[in-house]
Amino acid sequence: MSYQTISVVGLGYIGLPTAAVFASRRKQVIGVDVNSDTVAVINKGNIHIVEPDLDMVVHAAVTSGYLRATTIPEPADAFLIAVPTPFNNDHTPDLGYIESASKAIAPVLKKGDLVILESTSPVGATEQMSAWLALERPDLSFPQDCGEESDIRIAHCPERVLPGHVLRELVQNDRVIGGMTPKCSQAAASLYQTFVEGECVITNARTAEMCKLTENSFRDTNIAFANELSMICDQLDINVWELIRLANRHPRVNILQPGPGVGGHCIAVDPWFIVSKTPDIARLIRTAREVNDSKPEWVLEKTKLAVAEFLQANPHKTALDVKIACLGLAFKPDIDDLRESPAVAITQNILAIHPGPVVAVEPNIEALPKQLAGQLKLVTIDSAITDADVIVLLVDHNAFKAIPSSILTSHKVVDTRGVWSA
Ligand code: SAJ
Repeated sequence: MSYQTISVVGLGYIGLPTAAVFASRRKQVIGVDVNSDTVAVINKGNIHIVEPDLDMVVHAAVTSGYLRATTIPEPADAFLIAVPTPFNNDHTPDLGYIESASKAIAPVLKKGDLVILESTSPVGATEQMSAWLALERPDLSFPQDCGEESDIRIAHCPERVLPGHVLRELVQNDRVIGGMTPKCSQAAASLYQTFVEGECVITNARTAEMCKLTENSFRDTNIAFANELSMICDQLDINVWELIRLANRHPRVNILQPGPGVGGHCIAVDPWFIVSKTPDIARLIRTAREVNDSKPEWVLEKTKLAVAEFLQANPHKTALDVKIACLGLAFKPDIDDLRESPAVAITQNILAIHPGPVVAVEPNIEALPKQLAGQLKLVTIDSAITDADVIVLLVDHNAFKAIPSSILTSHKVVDTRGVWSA
């Protein structure tokens, strides 16, 4: 099987790097996105997201003529769908983007084409995608009806790359490939072998779907364990950072780090896809989500307590005088991504309840996003430390780790990442 023209549908954090890497291997890549601004930016050889080195790879792909973007799907030999799979208010998955992408590509499908779902999806989504395609194209046959003889091959190959290391992990990570039939898996594996240096491991579509959800639920559950420990230790007057360091000296213990909650677009979402399919059985997975989701509220309570303690030590002042500095807004260290960040949510809640001044420090951004800009002031580390009475450390950026705890003697500190408390 040789796929020369590849269409990547959804040019976001996963689709764009994937499209660019295929193009760098001299495949003709047609990127498709519903957002015409995104398409225009990419066609100029620029990028609309932040990811190290991606700008260079996209620029080279576009200028060499191997990558171009469009809003309207065109015929190709293989289609990769990398669109968002958010959840609804009741935590059930929203497959609306997959449905629209399927309907968009259906008219240009032809016999022999391969369609791969890359979006992290609940179990059964690949079969559902194939059913949507079949509805649109009754003239073509699909694996659910014709098995190995089908005109169209369908597979699920979940992305598993870590934001900030996408280009390296895309190439080096092993890839789980779940076809709806063995031939579908083989077809997808041959496509990924174009650039994947890791192993392309073959399974079926449902196992591949569950595998991705399992990886992120495993991490979520382990972070929840650390977060729960941090709240238990606070009550029992034990330093949780020291505790975890000590426990991790056991050869079979490896506890993760507590924080202000779990952010990002994956770990806080994907476990719900398991819970929504098996609500009565997935008790631990649900509880882990609840523990992690409750952590920002706990940090808010700790901040209120710090303000109260400051006022107790300074009885001539009122809450109006107390200056709070929130250190870090990103969803994890040393990145500039503020989306789905518990640090942003906590800062907004502090702003909502605290009558005095609140400032933020985020060394990885130049300006605050619109929804925060009106209410919050972005300041430097030095000015925050000089002016603030209460410091709420929310992200363990390297720039904050460099602040010596010795200069924080007059401040009340809420250290959610153990930067100074450890
Ligand atoms: N976090 C902690 N304590 C820890 C580790 C992480 O509080 O010890 C927090 C982070 O601060 C952050 C959140 O968890 O708020 C998630 O960060 P992360 O670095 O664990 O993961 P993501 O969301 O950047 O990427 C994850 C990865 N999955 C796993 O490591 C199992 C990545 O490989 C996936 O491709 C990605 O989700 C995805 O797209 O699904």
